[in-house]
Amino acid sequence: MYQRHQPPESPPRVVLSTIPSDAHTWNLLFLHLLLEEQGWEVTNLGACVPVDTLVTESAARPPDLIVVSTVNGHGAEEAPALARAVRAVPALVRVPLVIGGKLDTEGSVDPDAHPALTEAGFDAVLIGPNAVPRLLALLDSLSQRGHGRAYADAVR
Ligand code: B12
Repeated sequence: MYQRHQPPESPPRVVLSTIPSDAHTWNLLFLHLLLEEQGWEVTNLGACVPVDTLVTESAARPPDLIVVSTVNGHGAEEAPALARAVRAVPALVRVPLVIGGKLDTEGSVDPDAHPALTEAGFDAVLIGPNAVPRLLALLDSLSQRGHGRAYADAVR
């Protein structure tokens, strides 16, 4: 019987970034490989990403998810401005935005330790021993719900 050709569904896409001051790269490589392994197309912006670059790259082709990884201890201070800049762009208002790594120099592992991050627009703060399992669960939920928009509806 004749079967209509179905083009393969495009994979969900994630923009992977860090904060402007952070020069560490192995965290980004780890996440890049993890995300690819889960079937995501990854745009990795590399180390020391200016906020303008993150916003411009993301707005040019809005992704299904933005992941910010930072380990130099400045995340809690710098990332609220990043989140506000992302949320100020209409095309990015509802894109799921998460952050993880080592966000301060006190070694906080409580995801609620930095309320300013969620107040500024992050949907989740993924730190501590469950950070990677929580990210994997989030990726699953996004894939099942048909990419980011529905997830944003669910978490907001
Ligand atoms: C290698 C290294 C460097 C190298 C980086 C080389 C490179 N190309 O990346 C160099 C020498 C350049 C460097 C520089 C500095 N470093 Co350094 N560095 C390290 C070191 C030893 C290892 C980091 C690493 O590569 N780990 C391997 C990766 C795979 O693991 P990871 O980064 O921890 O990421 C894991 C998790 O955090 C998590 N994760 C990370 N992000 C995210 C995001 C999400 C969403 C999720 C779910 C999970 C997640 O997943 C990863 C896998 O488990 C750590 C100490 C340590 N043992 O962690 C210090 C460390 C990160 N560095 C530190 C510091 C202070 C600096 C400097 C400021 C030092 C200085 N005075 O110049 C500079 C910073 C420069 C800058 N502008 O950012 C501190 C940060 C302080 C803090 N957060 O409390 C650390 C923790 C050392 C310490 N104990 O003091 N560093």
